Amino acid sequence: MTRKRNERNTQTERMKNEAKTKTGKLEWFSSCCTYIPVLRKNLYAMQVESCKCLGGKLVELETEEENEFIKNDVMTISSGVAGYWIGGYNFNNDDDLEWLSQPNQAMPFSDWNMEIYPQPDGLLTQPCVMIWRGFDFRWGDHWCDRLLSYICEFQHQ
Ligand SMILES: [Ca+2]
Ligand SMILES: [Ca+2]
Repeated sequence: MTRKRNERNTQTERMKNEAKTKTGKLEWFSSCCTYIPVLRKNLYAMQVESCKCLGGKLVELETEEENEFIKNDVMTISSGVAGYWIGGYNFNNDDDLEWLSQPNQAMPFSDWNMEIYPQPDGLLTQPCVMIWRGFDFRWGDHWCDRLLSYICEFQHQ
């Protein structure tokens, strides 16, 4: 292994540890993936990059099982976090949202909040996607320049 790669691995480990320390917990393990919630707030684009730096991606909730898994977990953190960025985005500036890693595909599953403020409610001005405590962690579109925590997803090898 080259020295450079060693350094990168060390840095990745350091960032993962930092993420864990900041959350007080934690990693969540499912059969396919590991998830790390990070409470530090930032812009959507910065959180996309943060997950990439860790070797993962901003979480994409493609199935009901995965969605429920994450919802259950975020509800167990009594962090006071209002919401987390997830990896949905309105590519093509039209009337639907896609996952970052599948920009040409309709989302196979969705869990938009349908209660008091039905979502999505502003796709052209709110092209980013979050899960919101006020929505029981159902999804909402949101302004990308707001500061939120985030969840990174790491596929098992
Ligand atoms: Ca779209
Ligand atoms: Ca919205």
